[in-house]
Amino acid sequence: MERTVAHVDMDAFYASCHIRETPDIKGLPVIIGGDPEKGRGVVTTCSYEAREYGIHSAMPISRAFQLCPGGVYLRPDFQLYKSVSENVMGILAQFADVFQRAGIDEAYLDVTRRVTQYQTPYHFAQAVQHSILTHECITCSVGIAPSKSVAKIASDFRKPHGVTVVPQEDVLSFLRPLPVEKISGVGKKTRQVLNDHGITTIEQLEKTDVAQLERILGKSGSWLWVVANAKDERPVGYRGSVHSMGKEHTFAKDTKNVQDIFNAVEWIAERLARRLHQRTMEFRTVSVKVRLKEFRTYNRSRTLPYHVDGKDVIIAVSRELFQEFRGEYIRLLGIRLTNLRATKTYQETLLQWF
Ligand code: TTP
Ligand code: MG
Repeated sequence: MERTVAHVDMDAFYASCHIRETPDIKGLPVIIGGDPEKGRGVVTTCSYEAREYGIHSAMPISRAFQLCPGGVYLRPDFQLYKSVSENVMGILAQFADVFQRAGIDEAYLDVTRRVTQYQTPYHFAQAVQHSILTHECITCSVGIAPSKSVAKIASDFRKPHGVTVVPQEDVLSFLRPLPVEKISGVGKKTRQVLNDHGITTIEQLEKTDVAQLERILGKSGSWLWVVANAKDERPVGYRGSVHSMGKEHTFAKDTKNVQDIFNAVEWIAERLARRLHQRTMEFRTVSVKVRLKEFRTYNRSRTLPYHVDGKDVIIAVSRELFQEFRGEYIRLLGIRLTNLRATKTYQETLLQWF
């Protein structure tokens, strides 16, 4: 049966949270991230006004400051984001037949039945936007399509405060002209591999033999083919089962330099924390792996008393576990998180109460 899936994503989420707390800064370029005075760190996100200066997520904060010295620079306030996120998710859940939080500022809603109560899917999307804006003073963008992957692309199509509805019969013509990186999960690396094989648009993905895509990208190659051919049937609420996530770093030259080692730990922790965040998951066990100069490999792990998330905990526990190898020449180090579970969504918490 044909489904109707909505993907809702807050606009410039962290920046919007600060703006609603301090309305004086509304309309100004607001940049969240490191301290521009010290010139350290990167831009976490920024308001759409700041984006006009060419500022974007992950840009060094010093570069942002060069582009827009008159901007409003703020440090992140995760407590604030978490509480706004919970409120937003609570509202969104009420608009859904089935609800799935997909990150701090985004969710999928199966609205197959719910949407029929509105004049059109477009009116439904406007009602969602209106509700979030009046209750939480934040704008969001909505994509509506027959599948999760297309709804996600659609929500990004007319940001900020946009609505894009892609009916079943228009899905392929909507997807075809878009660059491959519009598909969720296609980052710089995957895009480069595809581009190297002459594939730049989703239409080219659609028309490439699935076996060939699998040869060049493995499992994710066949997944991209599924998306490009509008065959994504994942139900809302589904999460691929993930039991662990890990990442390793091999040094260009064996090192015992504490700063090099710490930088690598931070780099890995940041990526793992982002992956957790994307999947709305938390962990209990941190394992580290160390390979020394002579290729001897050691594993150490620690299980915490409760589930947690966040880069800082990953760093703190890993540093402790790495202590024992201080002074040794290290060739490779890795961090793995296990004992994973989905972070409870607002709806699940509500259900527990009633
Ligand atoms: P996004 O939804 O990707 O970005 P956004 O909401 O700031 O802007 P957009 O209007 O384009 O949706 O991410 C949500 C929040 O997650 C964002 O406000 C800050 C955080 N985030 C990071 O911490 N690091 C990152 O690299 C990105 C992209 C986002
Ligand atoms: Mg967003």
